[in-house]
Amino acid sequence: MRRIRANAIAILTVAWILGTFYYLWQDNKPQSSPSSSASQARGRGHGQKVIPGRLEIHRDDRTIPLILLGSFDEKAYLAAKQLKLGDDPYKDHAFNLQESDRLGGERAIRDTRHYRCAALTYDTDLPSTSIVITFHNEARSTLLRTIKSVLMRSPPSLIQEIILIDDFSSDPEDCQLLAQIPKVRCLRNGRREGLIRSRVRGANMASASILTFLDSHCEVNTDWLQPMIQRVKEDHTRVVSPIIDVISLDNFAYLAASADLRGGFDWSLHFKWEQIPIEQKMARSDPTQAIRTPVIAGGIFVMDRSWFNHLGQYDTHMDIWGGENFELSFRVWLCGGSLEILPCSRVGHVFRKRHPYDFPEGNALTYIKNTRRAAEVWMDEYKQYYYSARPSAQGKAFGSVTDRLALRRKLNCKPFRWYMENVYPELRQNDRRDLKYIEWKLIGSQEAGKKMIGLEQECQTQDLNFVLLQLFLIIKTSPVVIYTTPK
Ligand SMILES: [Mn+2]
Repeated sequence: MRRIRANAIAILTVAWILGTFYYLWQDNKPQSSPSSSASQARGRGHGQKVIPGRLEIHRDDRTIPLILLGSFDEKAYLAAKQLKLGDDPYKDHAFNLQESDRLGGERAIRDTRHYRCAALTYDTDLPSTSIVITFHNEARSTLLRTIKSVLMRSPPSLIQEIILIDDFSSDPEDCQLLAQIPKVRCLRNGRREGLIRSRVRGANMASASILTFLDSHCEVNTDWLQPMIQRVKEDHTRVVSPIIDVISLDNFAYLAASADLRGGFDWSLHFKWEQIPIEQKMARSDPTQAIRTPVIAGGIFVMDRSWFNHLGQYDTHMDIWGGENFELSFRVWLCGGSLEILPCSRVGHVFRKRHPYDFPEGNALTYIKNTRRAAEVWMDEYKQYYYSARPSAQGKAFGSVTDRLALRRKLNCKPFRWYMENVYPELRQNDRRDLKYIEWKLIGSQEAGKKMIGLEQECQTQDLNFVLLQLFLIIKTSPVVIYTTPK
């Protein structure tokens, strides 16, 4: 009985060894048998050649972060800044830091594109881009996810470098440690400069021919970069942006944004997402087609570097944040370029309800200064609507715009009327209230020390309350200097 059992074990062992050898031999066998080459040919005929390729990509996808992070110690970087027990997770960043930290340096997100986007092909010789990310006291986990998502979801050949501009954050290591990641460079400002001057600094350091500006709390989605670089390669005057998906500030869920929106604004130069006009919507037969947009949100866009420089980069007298997207958008349209949103490019962004950082001059004053500069340089006679919608802007300091007006002349840009007629004719009809512009004329002396003596209303308006509100605001905010229409 024991002999039989021993024999059985020996036979099974031999069978197992032989089986293993057979399996290994099969695996190494050169694929030359007639049946296997026939099946390959059949596979090609049916377009199945894609499948092994796709498996390859998946395998690469998993290993990319390990290779690309170099000597960077992700765990230590994230662990060094942890929310303390009992701390308000919203306090420092105006989003739920606890939830962001829990996700760590990377995560899978849903591909939110229209299914037809996946079938599009792009040139194999697309130029590479320099990614410029500016930040001020960004949370480590959101910043790292922004960078890693770029490295994981972009063809490596398209990423020339990632330039981080640390706009004088409290901890210089937030940025410096990230420079251990290959392709990542870190530049730190010696004082708070704001988004606009920081971006110009980054653009001046960039070595690729195409610039990609990215916010510091984003996660880029599948194939986000190729559609944008393709459009800019075809026409260098195009300035393109993705559809910006929503990352919840509470639970960090990744939510698809509507593909039927474009950038718009009201006369107070307040940005808003709005529906594409119905005629344009009807004319769109292909959901992958670019969407013309009057303005861009400003946080995420791709632009040819020479075109960016040719058009005068940014107005560097604008401070901290806000209004620069209007200035850039007006300039691009009026000086020979165009703005587009590309539905096949998707980038998630944490939208917040408040700014988590301080404005040295105050939030409202900074926004007024920046938008007033945009209005004074680009809006011609239409700036009266801006002042009408934002009476508190009158009399506020905005510095000299002489060099920007000179730039506008040098570039031979079109009048704002052209923009109103060709790019954003909907503005007039959309916001009737803003159109109730009242032209106030100063009567009497405006000599030093004297207050105004009277106001005369030149236009007619139907809404008495609105007139009184305007008058009240004008008197309250600027008793002496009153805006009058340019001659
Ligand atoms: Mn942002």
